[in-house]
Amino acid sequence: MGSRMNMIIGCLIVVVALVLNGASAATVTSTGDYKVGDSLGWDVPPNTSYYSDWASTQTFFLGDKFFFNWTGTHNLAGVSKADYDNCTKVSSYIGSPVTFTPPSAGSYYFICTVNDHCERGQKLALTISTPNFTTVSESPAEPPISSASSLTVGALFAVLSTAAISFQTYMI
Ligand SMILES: [Cu+2]
Repeated sequence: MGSRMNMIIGCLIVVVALVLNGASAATVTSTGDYKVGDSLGWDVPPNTSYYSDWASTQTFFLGDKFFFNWTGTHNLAGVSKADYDNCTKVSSYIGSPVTFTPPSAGSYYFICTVNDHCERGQKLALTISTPNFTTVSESPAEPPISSASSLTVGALFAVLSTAAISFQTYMI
Protein backbone atom coordinates (compact mmCIF):
# COMPACT_ATOMS: atom_id res chain seq x y z
CA MET A 1 0.00 0.00 0.00
CA GLY A 2 2.78 2.41 1.01
CA SER A 3 4.83 1.73 -2.10
CA ARG A 4 1.79 2.03 -4.37
CA MET A 5 1.03 5.41 -2.74
CA ASN A 6 4.63 6.47 -3.34
CA MET A 7 4.28 5.47 -6.97
CA ILE A 8 1.09 7.49 -7.36
CA ILE A 9 2.69 10.50 -5.70
CA GLY A 10 5.73 10.03 -7.90
CA CYS A 11 3.55 9.99 -11.00
CA LEU A 12 1.69 13.08 -9.81
CA ILE A 13 4.96 14.92 -9.33
CA VAL A 14 6.01 14.00 -12.86
CA VAL A 15 2.67 15.19 -14.25
CA VAL A 16 2.82 18.46 -12.28
CA ALA A 17 6.40 19.00 -13.47
CA LEU A 18 5.36 18.42 -17.07
CA VAL A 19 2.42 20.79 -16.77
CA LEU A 20 4.58 23.50 -15.15
CA ASN A 21 7.19 23.00 -17.83
CA GLY A 22 4.58 23.40 -20.54
CA ALA A 23 3.11 26.46 -18.84
CA SER A 24 6.45 28.23 -18.59
CA ALA A 25 7.29 27.37 -22.18
CA ALA A 26 4.02 28.96 -23.24
CA THR A 27 4.55 32.22 -21.35
CA VAL A 28 8.21 32.78 -22.20
CA THR A 29 8.76 34.07 -25.72
CA SER A 30 10.56 31.65 -27.94
CA THR A 31 14.28 32.03 -28.48
CA GLY A 32 15.04 34.82 -30.87
CA ASP A 33 12.16 37.08 -29.88
CA TYR A 34 13.36 40.16 -28.10
CA LYS A 35 11.43 42.83 -26.31
CA VAL A 36 13.59 45.88 -26.93
CA GLY A 37 14.64 47.43 -23.63
CA ASP A 38 13.14 44.55 -21.63
CA SER A 39 10.84 45.90 -18.90
CA LEU A 40 11.46 49.53 -19.89
CA GLY A 41 10.26 48.93 -23.43
CA TRP A 42 10.90 51.75 -25.90
CA ASP A 43 11.13 54.86 -23.77
CA VAL A 44 13.47 57.58 -22.62
CA PRO A 45 15.97 55.50 -20.66
CA PRO A 46 17.49 56.32 -17.27
CA ASN A 47 20.90 56.77 -18.92
CA THR A 48 22.16 57.41 -22.45
CA SER A 49 23.87 54.03 -22.83
CA TYR A 50 20.80 52.03 -21.79
CA TYR A 51 19.94 50.62 -25.24
CA SER A 52 23.54 50.04 -26.31
CA ASP A 53 24.06 48.21 -23.01
CA TRP A 54 20.91 46.19 -23.69
CA ALA A 55 22.07 45.27 -27.19
CA SER A 56 25.62 44.47 -26.10
CA THR A 57 24.50 41.77 -23.69
CA GLN A 58 23.29 39.51 -26.51
CA THR A 59 24.12 38.31 -29.98
CA PHE A 60 21.36 38.70 -32.54
CA PHE A 61 20.91 36.42 -35.50
CA LEU A 62 18.99 36.50 -38.70
CA GLY A 63 15.50 35.19 -37.91
CA ASP A 64 15.29 37.00 -34.57
CA LYS A 65 12.36 39.32 -34.04
CA PHE A 66 12.43 42.65 -32.21
CA PHE A 67 9.36 43.92 -30.47
CA PHE A 68 9.19 47.69 -29.84
CA ASN A 69 6.37 48.67 -27.56
CA TRP A 70 5.58 51.95 -25.86
CA THR A 71 2.89 54.18 -24.46
CA GLY A 72 3.03 57.96 -24.40
CA THR A 73 4.62 60.25 -26.93
CA HIS A 74 7.30 58.32 -28.74
CA ASN A 75 7.87 56.95 -32.19
CA LEU A 76 10.22 54.67 -34.03
CA ALA A 77 12.29 55.64 -37.04
CA GLY A 78 14.66 53.34 -38.89
CA VAL A 79 17.59 55.58 -39.83
CA SER A 80 21.10 55.60 -41.24
CA LYS A 81 24.09 55.41 -38.92
CA ALA A 82 24.74 59.13 -39.48
CA ASP A 83 21.17 59.99 -38.48
CA TYR A 84 21.50 57.66 -35.51
CA ASP A 85 24.75 59.32 -34.45
CA ASN A 86 23.33 62.83 -34.91
CA CYS A 87 19.78 62.12 -33.72
CA THR A 88 18.47 63.59 -36.97
CA LYS A 89 14.75 64.27 -36.84
CA VAL A 90 13.73 62.28 -39.90
CA SER A 91 10.16 62.65 -41.09
CA SER A 92 9.42 58.97 -41.59
CA TYR A 93 8.49 57.02 -38.49
CA ILE A 94 5.80 54.72 -37.18
CA GLY A 95 3.69 54.14 -34.10
CA SER A 96 3.52 51.43 -31.44
CA PRO A 97 3.72 48.52 -31.42
CA VAL A 98 6.24 47.36 -33.99
CA THR A 99 7.74 43.98 -34.60
CA PHE A 100 10.88 44.34 -36.65
CA THR A 101 12.24 41.28 -38.44
CA PRO A 102 15.62 42.05 -39.98
CA PRO A 103 15.50 41.04 -43.65
CA SER A 104 19.23 40.35 -43.78
CA ALA A 105 22.33 40.36 -41.64
CA GLY A 106 23.85 43.76 -41.03
CA SER A 107 23.36 46.87 -38.93
CA TYR A 108 20.09 48.61 -38.23
CA TYR A 109 19.61 51.91 -36.48
CA PHE A 110 16.53 53.18 -34.71
CA ILE A 111 15.72 56.40 -32.94
CA CYS A 112 12.77 58.18 -31.38
CA THR A 113 12.38 61.56 -33.07
CA VAL A 114 10.22 63.15 -30.35
CA ASN A 115 11.79 66.20 -28.66
CA ASP A 116 15.23 65.35 -27.22
CA HIS A 117 14.47 61.68 -26.57
CA CYS A 118 17.17 60.46 -28.94
CA GLU A 119 19.79 62.70 -27.35
CA ARG A 120 18.72 61.31 -23.99
CA GLY A 121 19.43 57.80 -25.19
CA GLN A 122 16.27 56.55 -26.89
CA LYS A 123 18.23 55.10 -29.79
CA LEU A 124 19.18 51.58 -30.68
CA ALA A 125 21.81 50.06 -32.95
CA LEU A 126 21.25 46.41 -33.80
CA THR A 127 23.88 44.19 -35.34
CA ILE A 128 22.40 41.08 -36.90
CA SER A 129 24.71 38.16 -37.57
CA THR A 130 24.10 35.29 -39.86
CA PRO A 131 23.76 32.02 -37.92
CA ASN A 132 25.91 30.22 -40.50
CA PHE A 133 29.46 30.24 -39.10
CA THR A 134 31.06 29.20 -42.37
CA THR A 135 30.06 32.40 -44.20
CA VAL A 136 31.03 34.86 -41.48
CA SER A 137 34.41 36.10 -42.55
CA GLU A 138 36.63 37.13 -39.65
CA SER A 139 38.94 39.52 -41.48
CA PRO A 140 38.17 40.10 -45.14
CA ALA A 141 41.00 41.31 -47.33
CA GLU A 142 41.24 45.10 -47.19
CA PRO A 143 39.91 46.48 -50.49
CA PRO A 144 41.07 49.88 -51.81
CA ILE A 145 39.51 52.71 -49.80
CA SER A 146 37.40 54.13 -52.64
CA SER A 147 35.62 50.87 -53.44
CA ALA A 148 35.25 50.05 -49.74
CA SER A 149 33.30 53.23 -49.04
CA SER A 150 31.04 52.84 -52.08
CA LEU A 151 30.34 49.23 -51.09
CA THR A 152 29.40 50.34 -47.58
CA VAL A 153 27.06 53.04 -48.83
CA GLY A 154 25.43 50.66 -51.30
CA ALA A 155 24.93 48.01 -48.63
CA LEU A 156 23.46 50.59 -46.26
CA PHE A 157 20.89 51.73 -48.80
CA ALA A 158 19.93 48.14 -49.45
CA VAL A 159 19.51 47.57 -45.73
CA LEU A 160 17.47 50.73 -45.26
CA SER A 161 15.14 50.08 -48.18
CA THR A 162 14.45 46.52 -47.09
CA ALA A 163 13.88 47.76 -43.54
CA ALA A 164 11.36 50.28 -44.88
CA ILE A 165 9.57 47.50 -46.74
CA SER A 166 9.21 45.39 -43.65
CA PHE A 167 7.94 48.39 -41.71
CA GLN A 168 5.30 49.00 -44.32
CA THR A 169 4.29 45.39 -44.12
CA TYR A 170 3.58 45.81 -40.45
CA MET A 171 1.66 49.02 -40.96
CA ILE A 172 -0.85 47.43 -43.33
CU1 LIG B 1 10.56 59.06 -27.36
